[in-house]
Amino acid sequence: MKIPQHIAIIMDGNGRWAKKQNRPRSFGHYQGTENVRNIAIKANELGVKVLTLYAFSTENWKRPAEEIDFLMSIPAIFIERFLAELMEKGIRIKTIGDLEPIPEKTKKVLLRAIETTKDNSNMTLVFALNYGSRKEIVNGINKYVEDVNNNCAPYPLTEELFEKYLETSEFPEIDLLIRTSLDYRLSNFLLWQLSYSELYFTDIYWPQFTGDELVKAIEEFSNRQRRFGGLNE
Ligand code: V0D
Repeated sequence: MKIPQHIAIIMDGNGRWAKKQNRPRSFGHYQGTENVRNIAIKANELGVKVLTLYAFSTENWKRPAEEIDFLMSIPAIFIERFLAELMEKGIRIKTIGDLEPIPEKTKKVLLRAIETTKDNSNMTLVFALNYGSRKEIVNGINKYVEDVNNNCAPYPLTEELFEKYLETSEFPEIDLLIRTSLDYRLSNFLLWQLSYSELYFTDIYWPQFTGDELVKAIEEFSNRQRRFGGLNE
C-alpha cells in the first residue's frame, strides 16, 4: 500500500450525524473533535507526514452565534485532552488561515499549542481555521505585488514562485483529499493545491469515519496510483 505523504480532509456531517439521533449539533461537533484525535493518531501510525483538516471556513461565520461560540471553544478542549498524546507521538500542530478575527482566548490556546509542539517531527497536523482558498490566493498575489514593487521578486510570476506565497508552501503536495458525508464539492478548500490530488468522497459522517475507513481511502488511493502510475498528470 502506497501511503500518501499529505492528506487533506473536509470533515463534514457532524450536525447531520447528531440530528439523526435527535442530539444537538454541538454533540456532533464534540464527537467530531474526538474523531480528529483518532484519525490523527491513525494517520501518524500509517506514516502520513502532513494531515490538513478543514476545521473552520471563512463561510462558517454565518452560522448562529451560539454555534460559533461552541466551535471556538473546541481548540482548548482538544488541546487540554490530547496535547500530552501529541507530544508522545511527535505530532506538531500548525494552522493555515487568517487567525486575526479568531477570539483572543482561542488564539492564545492555539499559539501556545503551536509553540509547545514546534519541535515534533513525525507528523504535522494542520488546522485550517478561518480559511478560504480564494482569499489565500488573493493575499498571495498582493504579497507578490508588494515584493515586486520593493524589487524583492522577479516579474513575471511563475507557478513555482507563486507557490511560495501560499500558506502551504512549506508542506509537500497534497496526494489525497477526503470529504465525508457525501457532498461533492471543494467548498473553497485548497483550490490551487488540489490541482492534481486524488479526490475521495464517502457517505460516512465525520464522527463515524474510523481509522479503518481512513485505511480504505488510502487503499483506494494506492490502487489508483498503481493503475495510472507514471502515465497520468
Ligand atoms: C468542528 C469536526 C479540532 C469539524 C471536527 C475552531 C468541525 C471538530 C479543532 C482544533 C473543530 C483546532 C485547532 C487546534 C486544535 C484542535 C477544531 C474547530 C472545529 C474550529 F489547535 N476540531 N475542531 N477546531 N471541529
